[in-house]
Amino acid sequence: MASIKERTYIMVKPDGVQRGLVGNIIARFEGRGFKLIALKLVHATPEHLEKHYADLKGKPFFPGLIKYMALGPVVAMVWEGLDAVKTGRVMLGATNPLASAPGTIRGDFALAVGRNICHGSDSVENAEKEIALWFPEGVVQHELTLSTWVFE
Ligand code: RTP
Repeated sequence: MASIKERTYIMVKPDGVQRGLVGNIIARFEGRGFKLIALKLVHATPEHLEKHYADLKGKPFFPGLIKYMALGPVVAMVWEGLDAVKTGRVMLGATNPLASAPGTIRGDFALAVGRNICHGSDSVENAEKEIALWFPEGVVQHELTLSTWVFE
């Protein structure tokens, strides 16, 4: 049963921050009706990023990925709402921007798989793990009146 309390971890990668796309990406999630429950700017260490991408250890692009992600600060966020994980991935677009539909974040702003602007959790289980890794201090519980107007 879909929950309006589903959470996803969304991250603007260092290229998205440097290119001034943070506001645009936040506006898309706000506009869609998701609720922001955590946000911070963080320059992550390679060790932290290796934990985030632990599933990809061993892939040929792994060292380059860690270097890219450590180039500058990222914006770490948690968004909550109906089908947040699946819808978040749709809003991001395909991993390789060559295949990302126009209208998606990657389809509008990216060209290369190794500079693809943003990350979004790929399952509810991974979202929980990623939220715990990036927000060990917890998220901000707050009530918005949105739910009456966005959900049936
Ligand atoms: P993300 O975790 O960043 O949201 O990306 P994803 O699930 O769509 O894709 P995943 O396969 O988990 O890959 C993580 C990130 O690694 C970089 N990548 N480079 N050079 C390559 O072939 C290659 N493949 C993946 C991308 O930055 C991708 O987002």
